Amino acid sequence: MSQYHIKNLEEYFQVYRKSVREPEAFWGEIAEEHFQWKKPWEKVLDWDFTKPEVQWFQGAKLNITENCIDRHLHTRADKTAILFEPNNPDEAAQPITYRQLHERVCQFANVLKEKGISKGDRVCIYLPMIPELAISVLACARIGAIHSVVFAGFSATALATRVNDASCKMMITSDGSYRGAKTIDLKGIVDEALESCSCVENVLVAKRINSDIYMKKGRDYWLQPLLDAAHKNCTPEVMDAEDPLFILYTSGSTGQPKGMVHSTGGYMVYSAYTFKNIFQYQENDVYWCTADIGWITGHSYIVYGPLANGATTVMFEGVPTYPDWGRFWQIVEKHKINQFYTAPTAIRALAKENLSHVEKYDLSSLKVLGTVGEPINEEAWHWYNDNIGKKNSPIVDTWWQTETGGIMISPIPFATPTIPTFATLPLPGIQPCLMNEQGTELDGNPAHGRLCIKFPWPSMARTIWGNHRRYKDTYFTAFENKYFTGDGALRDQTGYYRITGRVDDVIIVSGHNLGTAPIEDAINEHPAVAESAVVGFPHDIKGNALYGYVILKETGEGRDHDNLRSEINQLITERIGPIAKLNKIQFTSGLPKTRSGKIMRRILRKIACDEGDNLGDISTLLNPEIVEQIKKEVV
Ligand code: 7RM
Repeated sequence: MSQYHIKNLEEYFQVYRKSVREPEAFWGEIAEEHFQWKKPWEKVLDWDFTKPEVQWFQGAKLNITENCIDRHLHTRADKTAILFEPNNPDEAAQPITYRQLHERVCQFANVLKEKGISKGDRVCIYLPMIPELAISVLACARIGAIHSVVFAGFSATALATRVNDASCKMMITSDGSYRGAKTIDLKGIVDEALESCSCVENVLVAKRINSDIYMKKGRDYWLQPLLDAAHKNCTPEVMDAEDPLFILYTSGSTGQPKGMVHSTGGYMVYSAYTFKNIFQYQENDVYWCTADIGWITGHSYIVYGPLANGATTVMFEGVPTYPDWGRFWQIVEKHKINQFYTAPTAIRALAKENLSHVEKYDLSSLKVLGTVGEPINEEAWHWYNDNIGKKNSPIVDTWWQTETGGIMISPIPFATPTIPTFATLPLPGIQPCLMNEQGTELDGNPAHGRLCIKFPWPSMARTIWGNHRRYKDTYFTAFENKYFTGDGALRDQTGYYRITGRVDDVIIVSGHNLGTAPIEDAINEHPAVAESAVVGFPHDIKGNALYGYVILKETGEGRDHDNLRSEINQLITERIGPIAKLNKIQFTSGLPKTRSGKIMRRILRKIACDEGDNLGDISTLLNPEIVEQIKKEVV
């Protein structure tokens, strides 16, 4: 991707300006230069945010798997495409070359066809991080079936809701999964879910843990024998650029999850372009993103983006804590990882542990470090920068969403100077703006407001599956003619963006707008604090007051709580001002988190407001058990 491949800040500004002045020429040139199309487009972009309707590369035909696999066979057939690292470090890593990937995807695609799946059908994939997960995703794309990956940590109820919402015809799962020292009975969860899903006709089961499972006659099939018998070639289905590629669910403010629908052509172009620029991937690099393919990060930056660039992408089955807290760094050393992409929640957890887990390993292969998923606090940023990057690898703080399909605001390593907690500048083609509550765009710097995007980009979700109305209401009605992200952001004097968190995380205390993130940053600076979350609760005089949940490091656990409380408030006073002092501080051993590592402030807010008996469904949390404990410890 030579064209528009950015190497310094000046180039960034040149490319950015072109992308805004002539978006169609800009994306048209990238799409033409770097991808294989079976038929060119008639029009690069057609859009109307009032409907909302967006079409990229109208009329073009392609198959994304040809771009991710087949075209590399001339030059990279024996290069590792996917490098599978198992949960158990004693089990051998499994490299899958582009040639092997081609064969396995084709065989899998043929099995899908044989079981009655065709273009447009929805296939639910509920698999652990094993090669079959990436392969089944690509097999769906090969034949034009729409994949709906559900993270294999979700419960039977959550799985059933998603299967029914998209009327999936098929389920792909495994007997079970490994997670550290534990095994999980995935097939049992699927069986329970399918009791309430009449749409699913067949279940394909990969063997992973060799457990003894129930197989329903005429419905369930072991995958391997079917694959072994399948043809090793499968002609790729010709897809329209705007045909849906996948559905991926994201939780909303109401109970029903939103099935975000992503397109084929635009998604391919944008995920590949951003991968190349943000990770500065070079031909023999080994890239590792620790996310699960069950999340958008895994879709765009484990599977599609890297493979479209002919990269080597690592797929890790395990957890950061098994067999010990050194696992990530052991893998970095073992595979000589060059680009490493993870989440702030993982960094904070790792930073809590003894540094010896890091120091044991040679991390000198690292060139670029990435973070995604939530605001990274300053302390975690420095820990990452100092101990992992040795102050030598730029950190890309990448802001984006399931809805955006790809990274939107991020430094470009070696081009954009980084500042802790700033996602910095919009990528080419991305036109962010800040709005005040009255709906006026905030010109000039600095500014703080609601983050919107005023122009379409290729990988934006096109709709919510089965509910275009909700798509419009959620994203396109708050601000006229703009996509509303739901996040707040600050733009500093130089135009750098800092994401301040979900807008619903803004708390107005005595008329002052306070973002939770900077307060949490201040709390986390205290040497005894490991992690914290701040929410608001109603207060007679201030309107709202602040409630802090604080997890202490081991070293802080014996300390006098009242002393700690006043030290924490002292820090907040110094960093932000007395207005941001916490009214209540509760020390706790954990925080409720979503499975992708986001703190569920909604739950903490209810507990702080004394509405803890009315929490709604918390079964999709990573750690639902913590909720009862927090309720008991309320101050
Ligand atoms: C990729 C992903 C989206 C929400 C988003 C933000 C938050 C993500 C950052 C971030 C601050 C970041 N998709 N978020 N990245 N906040 N800095 N670098 O996470 O759909 O699961 O979540 O995550 O609030 O709106 S997601």
